[in-house]
Amino acid sequence: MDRRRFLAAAAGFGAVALSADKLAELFSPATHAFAGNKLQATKSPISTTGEKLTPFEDITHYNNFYELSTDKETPSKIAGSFHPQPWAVQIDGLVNKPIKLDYDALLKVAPLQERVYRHRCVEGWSMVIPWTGYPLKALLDRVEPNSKAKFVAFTSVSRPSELPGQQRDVLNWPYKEGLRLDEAMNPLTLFAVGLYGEVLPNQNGAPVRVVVPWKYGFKSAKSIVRITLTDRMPPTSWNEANAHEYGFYSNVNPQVDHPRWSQAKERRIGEIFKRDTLMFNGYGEFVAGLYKGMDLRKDF
Ligand SMILES: Nc1nc2c(c(=O)[nH]1)N[C@H]1C(S)=C(S)[C@@H](COP(=O)(O)O)O[C@H]1N2
Ligand SMILES: [Mo]
Repeated sequence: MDRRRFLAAAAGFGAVALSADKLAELFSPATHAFAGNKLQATKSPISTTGEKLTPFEDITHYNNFYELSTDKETPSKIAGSFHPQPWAVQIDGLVNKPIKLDYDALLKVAPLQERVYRHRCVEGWSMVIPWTGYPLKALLDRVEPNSKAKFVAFTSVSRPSELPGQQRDVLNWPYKEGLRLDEAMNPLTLFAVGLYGEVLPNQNGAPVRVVVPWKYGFKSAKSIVRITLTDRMPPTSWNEANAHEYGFYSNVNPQVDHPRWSQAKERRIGEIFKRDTLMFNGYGEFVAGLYKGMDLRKDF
């Protein structure tokens, strides 16, 4: 129910127990991670321009979220079984100030920005998505990584009772991903809490996820509950499933084919003709320097 109808219904049924304060608290923007709630954000200049946004309908009905289902259409249909509130993210490991932040606190770490990013899935399709969030760096700065920290490990939620995909062995649950610390600190790496100005829909990784736009989509872990700073490269679910096909770095690279298909082109959702895939998904000016001296064919 939308807010107006709820309020009308509440009045109609004499919801006397709910004081005006309580109602305001319940419905103040994004106090709780209810899909549809609006988020206040300013537009970031770090945004892809000149490309048509993928419609909200496509972004929210064509998903990879294996915790819900391995096909693209089912996640949106069954996402209601997942209840991403209350929520908290633990940030620990090689840091001076480990912390556990609940959803409200997570929203207040830094001003929310809207950033339009290309999203390129390793499977060969792409979208253009207006995310809401703030640089992951702002969150990591809060815990003060110490000098031994070199990598960041992300752990997604584990709730088999709400996430039917986790009742099957499709991946090593919970979903695990990771970045090198300098990648995680890069200004492009976003800690996302919304899209199209609304709280993240469940199927898009509610209530908080990362977005790493120069890497294949699977590096952008959804529904994160833990962020751990480590001194060695952390294991990741896709790498564990098939190290030959899914490397730790997995930067978008049209010159390095997936063992089973070419990565030279991509299908932008909503378009008929394939377009060329761009090196680092078009974000080379921000990130190429991170990989100086690496052989991107071997260290993929
Ligand atoms: N926890 C978790 N994170 C995940 C996935 C997943 O299955 N589980 N799928 C990944 C893949 S393959 C892609 S392409 C993107 C899809 O994000 P979207 O559905 O919001 O477009 O999420 C990534 N993050
Ligand atoms: Mo993907």
